[in-house]
Formats: sequence, C-alpha cells, structure tokens
Amino acid sequence: MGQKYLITSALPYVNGELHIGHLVGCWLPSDVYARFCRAQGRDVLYVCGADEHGTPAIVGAAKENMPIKEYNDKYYEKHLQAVSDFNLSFDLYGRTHTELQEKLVQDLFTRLENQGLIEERETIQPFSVDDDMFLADRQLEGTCPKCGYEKARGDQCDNCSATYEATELKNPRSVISGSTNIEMRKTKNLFFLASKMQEEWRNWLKEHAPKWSKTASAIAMGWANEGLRDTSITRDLKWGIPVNKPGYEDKVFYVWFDAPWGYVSISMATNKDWESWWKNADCFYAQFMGKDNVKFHSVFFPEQELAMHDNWKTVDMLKSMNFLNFEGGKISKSTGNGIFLDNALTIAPSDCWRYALMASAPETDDTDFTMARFADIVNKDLNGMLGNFVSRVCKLSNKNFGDVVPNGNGIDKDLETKINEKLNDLTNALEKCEFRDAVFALRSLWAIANEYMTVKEPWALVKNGDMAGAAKALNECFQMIDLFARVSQPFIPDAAEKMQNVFKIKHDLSWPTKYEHRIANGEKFVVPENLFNRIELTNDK
Ligand code: B3M
Ligand code: ZN
Repeated sequence: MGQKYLITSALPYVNGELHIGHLVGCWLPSDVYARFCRAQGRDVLYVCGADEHGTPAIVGAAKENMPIKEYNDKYYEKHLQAVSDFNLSFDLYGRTHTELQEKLVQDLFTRLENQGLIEERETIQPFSVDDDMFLADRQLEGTCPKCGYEKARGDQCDNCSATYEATELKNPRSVISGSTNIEMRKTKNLFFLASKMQEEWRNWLKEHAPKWSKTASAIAMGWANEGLRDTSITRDLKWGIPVNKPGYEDKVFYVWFDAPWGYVSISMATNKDWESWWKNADCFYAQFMGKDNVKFHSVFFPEQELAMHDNWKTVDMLKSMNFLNFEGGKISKSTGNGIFLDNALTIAPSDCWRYALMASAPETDDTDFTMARFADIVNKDLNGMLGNFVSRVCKLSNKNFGDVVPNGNGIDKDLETKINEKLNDLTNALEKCEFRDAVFALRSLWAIANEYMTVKEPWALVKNGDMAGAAKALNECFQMIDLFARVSQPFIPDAAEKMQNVFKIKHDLSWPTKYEHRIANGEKFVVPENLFNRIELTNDK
C-alpha cells in the first residue's frame, strides 16, 4: 500500500437541511480528492458523519416535538440517503452521539486537565426567563458586536465570521421563544487555557498554514494576529457529551469541543487500523470545510491536539470553500431558495450535480449558482463534449468495424503531447485541491478528443474508402475513452464506470501518469447507452 492519507469532511449538523451548499462546501471536494488519492494507489482513510450535538439538534427536535434521539435518527437516515445518492465514498459516514465518542472526549478532557490546561471560571451567561433556561450559541440571536449584523448567532456571526462570547452579543433574544427577556446570570464553566498553548500553536501554524488553500490560510493567519483566548468548553445544556467532573452533572461539553474529535471516533468505528493514520507523522491529513468552520479547524482543534502531547496527526491541507448562493440569494429551507438533496435527483442524476457544482466551486469568492448555469454546464460539457464523443466513436466503429476496437498502430505523437500537458495540469490541480482548475483541465482533455475527431473526420475516411486510416483514428479515440474513464472517475464515477464498461475486458481505473494505449487491437466493446441527457429547463425549475 502507498502512503497514508487521512481525509475528513466537516460533519454537518444532524438537523441540517442538506442542500447543494453542503455538497460543494465539503462533501464533493473531499470525495473527489479521496477518489483521486485512491486511484493513485494511496492508502486512504476517509470519514465524515453527522454532528449530533449542540443547539441545532435541541432546537430542531423541539420544533418537531420529538425526543432528540429519535429526531437525530430520523435525520441521520436522510444523511445516509444523500451519501449514497451522491456516491460519496466515505469509509464510514458515522455520527457523534456514540459511546466511542463519549469515552474519547472524556478521556481527552482528563488528559488536558492533568496537564493543568483546564480551569473552572465563573461566567455570566444569558438566561431566558421565559424559557427558564440558560441559552447557548444558536439558542441566542442578536446584533453582531463586530459588524452590526442583526441576525448574528450566539457564538458566531454568519456575516463577518467573527466569534465571541454570548455576553458580547447586542440586543440578545431567545431563538426558542423569541423573548427578549434575557438576564445575565452567573454560572460555572470549564475553560481550556488556550493562552498557554499560544507559542506552540503559532509555531505550528507558521509551518502549516502556508500550504493550505488561500482562503483558509488567510483566515487562520488573521487569528494568529489576534492571539489565543481561553475558551469555555462546557455548556449549561442537557444534550451533548456529559462532563466527567463532579459538580458538572447538569452540563455537557461545548459542541465544538467534541465535534472535531468525531473524526477520530468515526475512524475508530471503521474496520481500519485508525492509529496508523491518526498517530502517524508520515501520514498526510487533508480537511475539507466551509469557510465558517476554518477557525475551529485551524485554531481550536489543532490547539487541543497539540495540547494532548500525544502525537495526534494535525492538518496538512486545510481546504475551505466560500459560500454558494442560489439564484441570487442565500440557500435556505425556510425561504425555499436552493436545491435540497432529497429532491435533486428528480432534476438530474448525481454525476451532473457533482460535475456542475465542482465546476462552480466557490474557491475564491462566494459564487452564485443558477439553474441556467447548471443546464448550460451539463449540456455543453457533459452531454456535448464527453457524452457525444463516446457515443459517436462507439457507433461509428460499430457500424463499420463491428464490435471490436479497430486496428491502430502506435500513439499519435502530436496528440500525446497535448494530452500529457493537460493531464499534468489535472494531476497538479487535484494535488493542490484546486478544483476549478482541475475541472478546466479535465474539460480541456475532452476538448482535445473532440478536436481530434473533427480534424481526422473518420466518417469521411470511411466514405472515401480509407478504412485503415479510419480504423487508426477510431482506435486512438478508444484509447481516449479509456483515459477518460480513469481521469473522470473522481468527478463523475457513474459515467466513468459506463466508459469502463464499454470494453469487455475490465481495465482498472488507476490514475495515469501519462497517456497510454491500454486497449488492444480487436478488443471487444459494446456501444453504451448515452452517458448523459440534455437538461431542458421548464419554467417551474
Ligand atoms: N457541525 C458546523 C457545520 O455544520 C459543524 C461542523 C463540525 S466539523 C467537526 O457547519
Ligand atoms: Zn459580524
């Protein structure tokens, strides 16, 4: 087995109304990367799962009037459905409300405490008199202390990405009842003394952040300038991981204290030897997430990992995406704006979403995705370039040479040079997790194939009786179909399988280092069904 690669995708909240933003933000980029790595022969451990704790689950269950566990089960099933619908190749799609997770997090807490990195502090917390409870994080809304955004959450602003303590929020109100009758009451909580980790973390960041995606490294470097603040890691809530310390029976760990360790507990639940990734300095660790999660993955989680002093693998490539909007607005279930994963497949098959979303990945800026753009990408690239090429080659050959690959004699040098150049671009872009560049290179390969057909005109050669010339050109095209099966696989696995199945002999989908002729003269093939269909937009969608 090749080098160890650990790949994690941010864990969506269990109540998350899954939509194309989740796909493009972390699920697809991580899946494309994982598939690429596996095709390279690397030894991959790739996990994700549902984040079951925190106020999102509490608020969601209350809204649906269900016990939290049942509520989480219901939504976890939906996550699993989406994972299978979109061909996400996780080793395991787990969840965080498990015994493994509870034990892990409690042990980690003890370890931090033993090192003198935990301190009890009295804090003032917002208490909703009408709801008769302390409010945490997402149970509280108000005006952002940094930018003035009026719908900022209790711990984090969606507008400017600032994070803060709930007491700093202006004009606080309860999300549960809407009440503004909020009192600031005293309570005890446990703090992780991040300030003591300052130096170790800064040195770590200096070494690691320059290798991350631009957005992520810029956000993280911004935090380095602000310095580390001690953070409260417990909450006055009834749902979450119980705090293993006397006097804390009524509290649970803060969701962001347990969630990143979910990557570990979910790894433990696979049948793989998880430590050979997580405790291995030679392993390469890539994380994928939306930009609002960067702080927790570049500061909070590594800070804890380092503080354990127990050889935990920290992130080598932190890839973050900006936000995807839809038809000019924020994606939101409540306003109905967006494409939600429970019905996306009624509009188009999974490959179409996978490709079009990665082609529109919000890597440098927030990006607006529209149905018109979607149809355009599918029709031009997938159907127009790739699908038509495969179908024309197979049909023309079948008509004139039967069900065997016509004879060729060696690689066309000119073509080989062009292909190798784009193949290099594609490989490099994927290595760097630059997905738009990768899609561009992939599309360029398809364009080369189409151009080859246009220039060679095998149908005209047939007409003029140059059967050997037609055979040679078509043979070259079959070699390209084999190449496309291999290099398209990370993006469009279903279509890749169809291309692989064009040939009666199953050729592996390993990642090519250069353009090769793997298909023998006279090898049997079948004409596949159309790889893609055009998308015709009607008015309602
Ligand atoms: N559940 C936040 C989110 O879904 C959070 C990510 C956890 S990753 C460890 O945006
Ligand atoms: Zn703000």
